[in-house]
Amino acid sequence: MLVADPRTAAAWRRFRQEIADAGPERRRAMLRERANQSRTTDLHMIGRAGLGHVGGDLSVLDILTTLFFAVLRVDPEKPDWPDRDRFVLSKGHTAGALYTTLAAAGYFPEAELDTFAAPLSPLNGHPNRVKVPGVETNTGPLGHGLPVSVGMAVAGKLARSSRHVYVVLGDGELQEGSNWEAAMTAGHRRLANLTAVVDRNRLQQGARTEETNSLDPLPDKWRAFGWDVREVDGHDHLALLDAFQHTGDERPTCIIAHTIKGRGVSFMEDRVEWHHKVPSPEQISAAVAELAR
Ligand SMILES: Cc1ncc(C[n+]2csc(CCOP(=O)(O)OP(=O)(O)O)c2C)c(N)n1
Ligand SMILES: [Mg+2]
Repeated sequence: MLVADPRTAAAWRRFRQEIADAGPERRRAMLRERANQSRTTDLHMIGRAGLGHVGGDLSVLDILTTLFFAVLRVDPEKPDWPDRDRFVLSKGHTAGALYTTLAAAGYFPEAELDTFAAPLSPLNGHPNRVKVPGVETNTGPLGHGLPVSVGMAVAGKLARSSRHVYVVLGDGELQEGSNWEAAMTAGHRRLANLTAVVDRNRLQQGARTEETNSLDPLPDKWRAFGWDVREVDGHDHLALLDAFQHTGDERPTCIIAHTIKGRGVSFMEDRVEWHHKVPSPEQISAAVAELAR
């Protein structure tokens, strides 16, 4: 098991406070810059490892950055604190995005990212809860994160804990039927302590979601299962922050975050082949230069 990096964790705490104290435009700029730093780290990490899911990583990084830098009640130095909020990345193939975010928050030293996907590294291609602090459950096989999160939310209620459960799902992932069993149970049990975020980039592994097995009208589907549904631009940090506000509604929340797969790198944006293609060193340089602009 990896251990926390106290210096980075302290910097994360200070940065979180600055973000909380900032006015809206400054807050937006700080979160945007932080997310783009993680995008850059992620690109280098994937280039080094020679594998990864770059398109889905770039798609989800604004959501992960908003959660870890402005929303989640967590402590990277106490990853087992019982009343921490729970975060589950159900689209586990984008582990790279989670690892760069966890490292930036100090859950483990950033130097560990150099070992991504290497033999014996704890940072496997999909997240493992026994090896990586901050990972609450193993994911990778799509369709498991929401059912497990529903269990976590039920457990939180039984324990009378104020902890909240957040789960991020891929849109292609929603074609797994297990999600809809879990959604039905969450609606039935009125799990107000559960928020699901759908990374709605409209692409899955080899094609568009709507060509493969269409999801629309997606908001209506979640509403029909008893959820409070919000739709936002999933790259707009302030809109995401708003959507994460609890209204006191006694229903689970679904945030449909409209995103672009490959976000931030023009030659990757909305292109299906970048699901798990590995960029060349020249492509990484071009991508990093674009993100720095
Ligand atoms: C049960 C299962 N079937 C197939 C796969 C292989 N797979 C990995 S990612 C992926 C596509 C996921 O698309 P989406 O959920 O939209 O993710 P994103 O677009 O954010 O990358 C597939 C089919 C898997 N991981 N699990
Ligand atoms: Mg998708």
